[in-house]
Amino acid sequence: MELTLTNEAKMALHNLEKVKEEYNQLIHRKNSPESKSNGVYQRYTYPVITAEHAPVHWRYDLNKASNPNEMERIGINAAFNAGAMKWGENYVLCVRVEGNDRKSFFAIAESPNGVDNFEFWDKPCIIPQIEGNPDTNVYDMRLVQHEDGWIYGIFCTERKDPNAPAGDTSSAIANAGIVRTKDLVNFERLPDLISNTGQQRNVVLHSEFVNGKYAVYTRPQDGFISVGNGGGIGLGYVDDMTNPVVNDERIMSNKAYHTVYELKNGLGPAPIKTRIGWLHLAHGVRNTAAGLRYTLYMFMTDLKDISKVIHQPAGYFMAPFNDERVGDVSNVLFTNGWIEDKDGTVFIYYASSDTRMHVAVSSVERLVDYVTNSPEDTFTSAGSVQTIIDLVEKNKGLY
Ligand code: M1P
Repeated sequence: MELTLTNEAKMALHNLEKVKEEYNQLIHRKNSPESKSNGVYQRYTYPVITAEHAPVHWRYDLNKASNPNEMERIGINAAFNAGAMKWGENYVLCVRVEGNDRKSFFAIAESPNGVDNFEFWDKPCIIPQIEGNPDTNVYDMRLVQHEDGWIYGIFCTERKDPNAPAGDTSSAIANAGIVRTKDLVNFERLPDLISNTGQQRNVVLHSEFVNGKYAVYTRPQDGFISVGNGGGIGLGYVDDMTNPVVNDERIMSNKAYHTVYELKNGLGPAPIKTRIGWLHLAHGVRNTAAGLRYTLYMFMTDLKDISKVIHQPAGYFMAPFNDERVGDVSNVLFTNGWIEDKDGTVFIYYASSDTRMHVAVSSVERLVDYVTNSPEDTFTSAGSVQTIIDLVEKNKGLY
């Protein structure tokens, strides 16, 4: 007798096979540069990591007996804001993966070429907890190979504000959590950063000692979302990372009226050292009728005095474009990872709209050219017009 299956039974029979096949196709999909470029960097066609890159064995119970309907058990909502570093010949991202339960966690994804074939390691990272003060949510880890021999991961740890009035279930406190590791698998938890401000996010470790001290870029803020009277990118020094007290925290790059970093800003990845200065990539935020808009901008600091900004082009370096504009938190580009290869290629990893990860490729030479030769902000419309007129004059006879 012929066996007739209901549609539901057919779906159950094939679901997992289909999920596995789609996952394999996705993680092995070839990426290629977009044909259009401004000469400074080249975007790539596909995002490098999405929620769908989460391995099937993180999401499905693969045991037929306990999951006869082959249904997803754990949903992944987004994969974004990744730290980055070279790992042997490969490229690794420490991705902020967010579950449907809204909790973010870290997981390492590795690629042989930096632009595609990113595959998550077997399990997410296990971040040890501070006794009596567990993290509620963790995100946005900056990975830094420090010259002391450790790889540091500084991330945002978020906890409910203990002073929030009863009934206020959203006020939170953000601070910088710190781990160090040698293998990206076993993490040692160090105490959270101790600074003078109420809240800290976007804290980044400088890769070299400065006068024998650890240098940390900070972003002091008064509230959880609003920086209030705080804000700006700060710089301070820590004697000992096992007792991370920041001294002499001073703002080195402040928010400013009518710029792309009018409302707040924060450093992205740790700066790249070049022969003429440290290259920095940061995010700037301004308010619009449609909500906050996050773009990326660049500046350069002095090799001898890392607190001194010596070049800063006007406006943004990258802004949300096409599909990047839409996601869980739309109109956002955010970065906390880039990788410089030995030949000077720079892989800029950025997230769009708190949803997915992308790559743009440039080089140290092009980024230095961009930062040193793009006009600076004049802070007025008339000044912007004059900047264009100066270029038109310079181009006389050439167009
Ligand atoms: O939602 C946009 C970003 O908002 C925060 O960044 P900032 O502290 O500069 O406002 C962070 O939560 C970041 O993760 C997020 O991408």
